[in-house]
Amino acid sequence: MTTWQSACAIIDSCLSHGIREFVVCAGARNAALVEILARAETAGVARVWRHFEERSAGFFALGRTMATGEPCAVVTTSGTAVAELLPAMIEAFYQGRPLLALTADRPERFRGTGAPQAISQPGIFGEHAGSGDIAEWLQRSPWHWNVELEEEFQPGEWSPPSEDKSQRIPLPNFSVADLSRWLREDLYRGLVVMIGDLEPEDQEHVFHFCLDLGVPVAVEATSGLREALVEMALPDPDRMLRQNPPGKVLRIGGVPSGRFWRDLEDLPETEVYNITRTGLPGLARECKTITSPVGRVMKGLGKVEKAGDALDYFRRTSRRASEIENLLEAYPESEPGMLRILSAYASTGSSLYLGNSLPIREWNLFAQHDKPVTDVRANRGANGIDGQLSTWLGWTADLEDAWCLVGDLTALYDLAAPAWLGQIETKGRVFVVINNGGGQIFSRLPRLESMSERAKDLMLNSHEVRLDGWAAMWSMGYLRIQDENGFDKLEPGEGALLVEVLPNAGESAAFWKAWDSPH
Ligand SMILES: Cc1ncc(C[n+]2csc(CCOP(=O)(O)OP(=O)(O)O)c2C)c(N)n1
Repeated sequence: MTTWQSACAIIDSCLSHGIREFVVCAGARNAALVEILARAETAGVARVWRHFEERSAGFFALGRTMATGEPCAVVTTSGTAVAELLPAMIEAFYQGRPLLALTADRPERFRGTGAPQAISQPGIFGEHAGSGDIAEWLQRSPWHWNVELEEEFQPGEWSPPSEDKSQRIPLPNFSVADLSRWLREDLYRGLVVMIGDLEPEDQEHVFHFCLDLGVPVAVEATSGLREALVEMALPDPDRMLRQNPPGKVLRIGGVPSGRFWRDLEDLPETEVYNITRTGLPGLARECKTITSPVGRVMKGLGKVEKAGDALDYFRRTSRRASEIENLLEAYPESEPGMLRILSAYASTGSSLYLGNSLPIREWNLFAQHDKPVTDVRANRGANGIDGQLSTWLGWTADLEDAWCLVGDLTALYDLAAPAWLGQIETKGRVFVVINNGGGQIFSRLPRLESMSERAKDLMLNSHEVRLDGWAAMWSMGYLRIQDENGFDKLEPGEGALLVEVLPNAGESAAFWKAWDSPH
């Protein structure tokens, strides 16, 4: 077979197995694949994106899988280009998303010789990806297809494959009998539902299930139900649950990001039942897990009986909610105060992406509750601050009025992400960066107090960088907001807008001091 014929067979196999989107990071080794993909695009059978940086491309492709629920391939050249995909592949593994790394390689005889751009590519993603021919892929988690190609090729004919080999693999079976019993027994011990990320098609099912069950819920924004379930939600779940741990926790959807989920590791007397698409229990302790798309389980359960609030959480929720309101009013220019104001603007967008942990936590606790924000995503598989903007841009590539909210280090980590802007929808797009001058999540760590000044400096990565130059570099609009009134000028436009919010450090410190004081 010539290189051209091999490359045709590879792309044909992808297309006939239902892969329709390809993110190309070009190099000499994958040039034949790139040529065929360009033709596939012209023929209308593939959508092709490009970027020069594989790390960003991997996350953008991950975002595409979130948007479509279908696989997306990243097509790289050989060498460290492949290694750059590792973070996105790991994230896709923990989220259970069909990300394909299609990596061009030098023929096997070059491995270990030190020949240029020849590294050991097979197995490079370890246990985070299956590998081999695409025909073996179940398309529910990441996959690595490493293809050996000669660099030289003569372009020949190519036409789209007519055969459709894509097959829908049946979803796993499960039984709800045990869960159904569990939801009815020992209710005096207190049952709480914790809701993490939900796929859009599951939201309605979970909403009705919670209304029927009538128990307190700890609901995260990425469920899309944070506002809809406000009447049943604990306003400060980590603290309320830690003070009075329930006997039973039902977790629905992704692994919750809040502190109490981690506390459960050390609360063996609290029983935990998971309903999750990925099958990952999210805890290293004993718990039960049903692996299935969440809505299917809700349907299987049918209408559940009311379980109620045995531990009287609801009695305390309105007082706690008004204490939070009072704090936000007292410190409007603190980071939580600014986030509250911002949330009213962001909720006018069509979707919201939350970056790293502090914005997620602050949004969950302090964002407005009046207007439902149903399309909310975050990368929480294994991710902290890596590839967040790229994932957002992939997820929302076709969407107008898309908003994201990230910290300053998170933005600085993904500086090449705006290179996507020329290929995606920009109307009404708003990047919000909360610039608190470093990784302030660590200033919330109790143990930071006991660390030396130098160690604190090493932890926080403090800086005084401002992002107007970055906005100018990529022709984004720019607005800096330093006080309450600054929000008056926040108006999304035709092109992307970068909004840099600078909270008042003194007010933030005062806010958190009051927040941490006993209630
Ligand atoms: C890839 C990766 N590197 C490092 C970390 C550790 N980490 C977690 S949060 C954080 C700081 C984030 O800072 P910033 O984006 O400014 O947000 P802030 O905490 O100030 O809201 C770091 C370095 C991580 N989670 N993931």
